[in-house]
Amino acid sequence: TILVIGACGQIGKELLVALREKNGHDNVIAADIHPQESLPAETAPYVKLNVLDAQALEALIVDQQITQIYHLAAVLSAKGESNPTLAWDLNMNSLLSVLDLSVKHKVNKVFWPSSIAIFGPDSEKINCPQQGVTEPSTVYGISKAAGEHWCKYYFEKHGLDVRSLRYPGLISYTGAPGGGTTDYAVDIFHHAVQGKPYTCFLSEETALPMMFMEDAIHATLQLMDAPAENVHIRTAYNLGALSFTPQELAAEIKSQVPEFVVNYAPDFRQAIADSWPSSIDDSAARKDWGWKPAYDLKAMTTEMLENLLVLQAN
Ligand code: VAH
Repeated sequence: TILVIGACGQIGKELLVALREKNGHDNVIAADIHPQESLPAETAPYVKLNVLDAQALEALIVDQQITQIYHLAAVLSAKGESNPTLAWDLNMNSLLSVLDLSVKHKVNKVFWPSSIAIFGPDSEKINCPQQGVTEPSTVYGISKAAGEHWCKYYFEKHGLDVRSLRYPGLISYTGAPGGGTTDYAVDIFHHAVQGKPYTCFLSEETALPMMFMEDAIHATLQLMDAPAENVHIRTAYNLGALSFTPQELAAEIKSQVPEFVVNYAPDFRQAIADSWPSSIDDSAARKDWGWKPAYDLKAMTTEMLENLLVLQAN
């Protein structure tokens, strides 16, 4: 049985659907501290879980004979800066608990998301390499960098097959934006379909690595299905698809929603964005397990607008 921890989150919601399609609905358990109502319909089996409650987590793994864990619960970059202790505690201690219990109860495979947030001001800006300088300047980035090393440690010392991806900013239409610095690129679409002007919290020329959620889910399943001997990176793979500025995204939206208006008022999140690379070299993922993104900026924009309009109509 597969366990998705953080199933109510931006990635969790969509990974849940993809894993259930692939493995059979009842073979994938959704777990989150948030109530089941915040999940799309048809979400049973669901378990309310505080991932920091090790006893509850262990009981779940044993009772449900969990064979794979997707551990997605975390505090993201912007929210983490306003609550560093919570961000470190949740992001780090939950991962250590999952790794420990996975070894103890012989879980076959574990997935844990890292992020391009592990890179910092001294990393290469353009085509940031797999082995680039990782000196993060956010608590979130520090927790993701430390987490990567813990994953590699548990692979080397305990043979745990734990795999990870350095996701770029992820753009999806299934939920409201949640505390990420890249979430302007989600919120802007909600404003566009509601016919409201959008005030962007980053400057118009801030280029960031981005990806449509469908590509991120596809990459996750592709990595997890790869034969273990092909997975040469046991910290986390760089993963790239798009790189665009708020101005470029706004122009693409305007080409489909001509009356849309965007203003720019950078806030504290500008410094976070400035510390990150603008684009990522993901050649290792392409070579080791065949990664190839499917969505360009136009295709993503079309999908986002179409789906949000449908959701708004219902
Ligand atoms: C964030 N969406 O903004 C996340 C992600 C690269 C960005 O890690 O914090």
